[in-house]
Amino acid sequence: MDTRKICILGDFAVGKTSLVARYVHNEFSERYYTSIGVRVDTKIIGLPDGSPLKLAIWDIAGTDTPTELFLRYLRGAAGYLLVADGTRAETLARALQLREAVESQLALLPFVGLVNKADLRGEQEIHQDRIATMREAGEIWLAVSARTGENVDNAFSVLLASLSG
Ligand code: G3D
Ligand code: MG
Repeated sequence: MDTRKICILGDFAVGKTSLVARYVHNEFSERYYTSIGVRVDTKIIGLPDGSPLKLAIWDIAGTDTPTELFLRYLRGAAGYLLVADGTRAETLARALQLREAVESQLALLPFVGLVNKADLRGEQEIHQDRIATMREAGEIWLAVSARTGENVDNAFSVLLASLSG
């Protein structure tokens, strides 16, 4: 079976592990322990032509600096999800730094930007006009919630549709 590796990148506590759990296991738990190292979840999906595809979703803890570990983590990825926490504007800046690190060190990789925690409606610090500006630049950014599941399947589908290789 064909396999595609995808990575999930973003600052600490933006909800990376929660998003993967929602997508792969359809659950949200308040009791995730901070993942140590790298965790790989797999999910088999059906392509539009009916053939199966195995997704290997790499979730890393502590992508602090684009170190050698960071590059090793990304090697072989067909694309990535870039996650910010909508309630903390600084996590968007961090996500954009991570993207620059990816783009300066590796070949251009498709990504989909996610603004997570959309369920916390009254607490959003990343505003619609900011997201609209990034979309106008040709990027895909989606508001999602690992807690409610809002737009999570769609986010992975949109990434899959843009994968290379
Ligand atoms: P990380 O893997 O990016 O470090 P986690 O992030 O998935 O561990 O999530 C960090 C915290 O954010 C967790 O809370 C988790 O429950 C919460 N969280 C993740 N996604 C959402 C979401 O969509 N909505 C809300 N409201 N919270 C979310 P704790 O309290 O365990 O630190
Ligand atoms: Mg995590």
